[in-house]
Amino acid sequence: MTDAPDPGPALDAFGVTRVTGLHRLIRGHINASWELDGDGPLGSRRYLLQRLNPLVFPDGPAVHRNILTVTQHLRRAAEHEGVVDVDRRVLRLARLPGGAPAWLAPDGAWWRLLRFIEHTRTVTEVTSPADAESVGRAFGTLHRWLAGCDGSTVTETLPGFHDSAARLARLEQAVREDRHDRVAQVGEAIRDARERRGFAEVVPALAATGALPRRVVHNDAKAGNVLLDASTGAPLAVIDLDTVMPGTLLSDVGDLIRSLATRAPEDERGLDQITVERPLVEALARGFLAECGGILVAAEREQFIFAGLLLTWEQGVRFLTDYLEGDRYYAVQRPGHNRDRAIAQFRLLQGLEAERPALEAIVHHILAEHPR
Ligand code: GN1
Ligand code: MG
Repeated sequence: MTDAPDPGPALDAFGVTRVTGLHRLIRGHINASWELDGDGPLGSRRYLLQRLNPLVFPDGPAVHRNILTVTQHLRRAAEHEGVVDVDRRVLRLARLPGGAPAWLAPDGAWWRLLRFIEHTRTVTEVTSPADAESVGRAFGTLHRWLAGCDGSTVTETLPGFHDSAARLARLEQAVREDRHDRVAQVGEAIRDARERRGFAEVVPALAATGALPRRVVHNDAKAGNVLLDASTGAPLAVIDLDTVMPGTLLSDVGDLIRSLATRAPEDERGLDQITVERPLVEALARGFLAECGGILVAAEREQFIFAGLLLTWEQGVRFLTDYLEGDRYYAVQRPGHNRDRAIAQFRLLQGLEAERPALEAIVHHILAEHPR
């Protein structure tokens, strides 16, 4: 990512006037974001301005077409259910004077402007079962609303995004090449990744028999991608829709478990802090399934907890690969950051493996309350 992209030209393109505040937000590993106060095209006073990272998302127009299609679908679904505060529950993209939802800067990066949703907080590290339940509810509602979304209207903007076999193959290549002389420092993490190579076969096998439906899913369903009401903690909107694509529900379930099963952050260095807490997973499953339990088919029910193991492993593989490739994909705040992230993921994975039978029993009970 360019270090300090200038938001000025994008503001002009979107017709933003009377800017009274503009500050860069430190969030996300990939895109650059600003909170903006000014007069803009949606008649609102506050916006979120974002520059999509072109190295990660080569097809900016398709990304924004997807976001537009999906937010319009979500809005209709919410209205159909009689939701009153739709503007707090679904993101809204501003349009350029010609109607396009994103602006192409001369350097090849796409910029978009979103209405800011006021009085919210996000949960990057969960601190209570109540928050875990709210995050689960937000994603459960998203999936209930997305269930009727025609997958053919949404482009697969990042093919193979959750192809974990391909992710592992890329790790193996990075290990072979060892361009940055880092393999020696992560021997144990590489072993952790390799020992579970069988994980990569589960989802493709279920998809091949048709047991696992292809749905429109979020693909980055971590806790931090949900807005909760700042006062009540009630679930509002799911944000960061860049990776909305056809895929499997298990990817989202897995990322929810990955990000909510422990209070420790994704890059925790104190490995003893990374403990799996059953009440957090239980709360997340309760919230999620209360909203969309009825849509889950047998394979999605059976693999619910395994999805958490799979996505945690895949994320560990991805961080580890980026570490070996020289930190080209994920922004890092310190040397060894991707290494620490990878090691933390594998520690969390061990916790999930140890807790798997107990967690499966918990989810089994909750699922019984939500027959298809
Ligand atoms: C990336 O940038 P951010 O935080 O939205 C990544 C996800 C990872 C996540 C790990 C497009 O998301 O897949 O799960 O980091 N997004 C992309 O925190 O690769
Ligand atoms: Mg994301």
